Amino acid sequence: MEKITLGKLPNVLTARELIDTAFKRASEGTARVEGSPREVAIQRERQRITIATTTIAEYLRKIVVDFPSLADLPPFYRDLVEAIEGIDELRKSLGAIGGTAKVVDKIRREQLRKLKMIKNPAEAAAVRRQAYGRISSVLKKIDRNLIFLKEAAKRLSDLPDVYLDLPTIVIAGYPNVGKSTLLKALTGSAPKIAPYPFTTTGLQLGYFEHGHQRYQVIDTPGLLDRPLEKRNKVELQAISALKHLAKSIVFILDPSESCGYRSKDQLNLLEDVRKSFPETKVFVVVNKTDLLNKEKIEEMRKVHPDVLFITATTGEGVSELKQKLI
Ligand SMILES: Nc1nc2c(ncn2[C@@H]2O[C@H](COP(=O)(O)OP(=O)(O)OP(=O)(O)O)[C@@H](O)[C@H]2O)c(=O)[nH]1
Ligand SMILES: [Mg+2]
Repeated sequence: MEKITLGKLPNVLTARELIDTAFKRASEGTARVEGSPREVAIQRERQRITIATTTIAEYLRKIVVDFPSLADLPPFYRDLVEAIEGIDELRKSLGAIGGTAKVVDKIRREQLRKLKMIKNPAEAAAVRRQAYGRISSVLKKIDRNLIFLKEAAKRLSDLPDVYLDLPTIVIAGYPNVGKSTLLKALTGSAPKIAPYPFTTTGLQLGYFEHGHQRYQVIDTPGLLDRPLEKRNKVELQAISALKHLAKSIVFILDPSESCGYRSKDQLNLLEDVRKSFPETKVFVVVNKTDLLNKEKIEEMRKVHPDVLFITATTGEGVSELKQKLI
């Protein structure tokens, strides 16, 4: 079973860096030539123009080829990429870069043609300088796109590696209700932390096995822990990415309110989550049962007969929850 990642992302240079690299390579890469002064000048400048333009055109094409094909991305990553970068914007930038590679090819052909027609050696250098000037000006036009892709590649390489084909359980609930503690209790180990662009703490991943089946448990700090109406567009898009991943959701309530949030608000969030994941089974779990008195528990059992009562810190009720999830 393979972890899905976006793969290796291209190393993108800015226009300035690319120009410097290509021109340096061109000036160092010319082989010695012999013949009349005119022929020597033509051959030397032909080599320079060819090296500089092919270096740049090949480099630009490589960026386009190496960038993950947006149409082929699994839906989870597609939504995340849309959330972080905007797929349209990425497409536009890649299009501009691919188009510029063609323009650079054209500059090479035109300048080499001009080179053949020179009369004296000094004109050869002028043709090459003109080629360099034209290359610089077309590259400057896509500098914005290059910088955007450079930064996008950096952000995308930080996306979490998840198993898209494992049954996945997403843990939700207000801050401090015990999500991380439950993740640890369910999976028996410290969670793996994967960088995630929407939280400073990262996506927390854990795994457990039953029979021959492996299950993936994910805590998404910062995403499903506050009312959806307070979400910005990017966060909503990221939440929508989770829909492709979550086979079921464990929603944690903390009626002791030691988390610092009122039960009423917690129940509102539960309804929010139910509404935005209409096709996902939501398991409601009351945590911190150790802090509740018997009467309170009985009262809650009557109102919510399906709810499981657990104490994540001691592990009480956790194996029943696991059975239900399986
Ligand atoms: N008494 C009691 N405390 C608990 C229980 N589960 C978690 N806690 C405590 O509640 C606090 C918050 O637990 P976390 O697991 O960090 O909560 P969280 O939901 O991951 O919090 P955020 O990551 O901030 O959203 C910690 O001090 C835990 O020790 C429980 O069953 N009983
Ligand atoms: Mg946590």
